[in-house]
Amino acid sequence: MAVQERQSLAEGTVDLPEPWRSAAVTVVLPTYNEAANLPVIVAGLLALPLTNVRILVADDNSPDGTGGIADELAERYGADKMTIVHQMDSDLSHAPKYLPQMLGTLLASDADVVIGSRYVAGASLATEWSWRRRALSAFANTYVRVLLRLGIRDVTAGFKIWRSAALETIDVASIRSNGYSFQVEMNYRSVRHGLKIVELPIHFAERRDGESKMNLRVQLESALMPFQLRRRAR
Ligand SMILES: Nc1nc2c(ncn2[C@@H]2O[C@H](COP(=O)(O)OP(=O)(O)O)[C@@H](O)[C@H]2O)c(=O)[nH]1
Ligand SMILES: [Mg+2]
Repeated sequence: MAVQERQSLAEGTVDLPEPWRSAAVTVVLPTYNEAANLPVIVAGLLALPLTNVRILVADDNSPDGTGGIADELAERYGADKMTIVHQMDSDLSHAPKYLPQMLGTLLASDADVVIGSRYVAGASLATEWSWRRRALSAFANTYVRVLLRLGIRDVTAGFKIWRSAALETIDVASIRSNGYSFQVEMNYRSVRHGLKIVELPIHFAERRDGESKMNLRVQLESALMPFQLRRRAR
């Protein structure tokens, strides 16, 4: 990676004091066809001023060879343990630089979950987003928020940091949603268990490389999920 790129990855990073700087954090990176993005996001995360970060790549047998690239990266950077306490996408819409800030907020505020949010004051969306994409996202958020009375601005955010105890509280292993709506299901369970959720503004960038995997099937599942969640809760 070019020196310039490495510098731009570290730009805007917040420095945390000890003991927060060395808090144990596992970043879960879900990947499907992110061959070009994965090396960049991994380098960005490991360049952060956080001394105890591990990365868990959850690749879905990507036909573009992302899995092999992940193996090479693991060999280069060293083997990782498997603990789930943090999630973010791997398409570089979510900048690694926000991680220290999210961790600091989690540890300083006693929050159980911190959301890297696109829809709180101070946040912004990629200018590349068409009005269609904006409208879909805004509609989906309002729809879910109203139906489930969540009180969260960005209910579909994929950039979140969780305390491991919070994941145990909501029994994360029993989440039933398959598509993106697992985010909504996890929020719903958190709210019902009275967990403390804090939203931190981020700039949501356009994905760096590759294509979105959002499709009609995924959208339909997300539209029906709130009704299933409400029915199960009764
Ligand atoms: N493991 C796994 N990751 C996926 C799958 N589909 C998407 N992802 C990852 O989830 C993140 C968000 O997907 P993306 O296509 O950017 O969706 P969008 O941002 O909602 O348009 C990216 O890091 C993808 O690589 C999947 O089926 N399995
Ligand atoms: Mg994306």
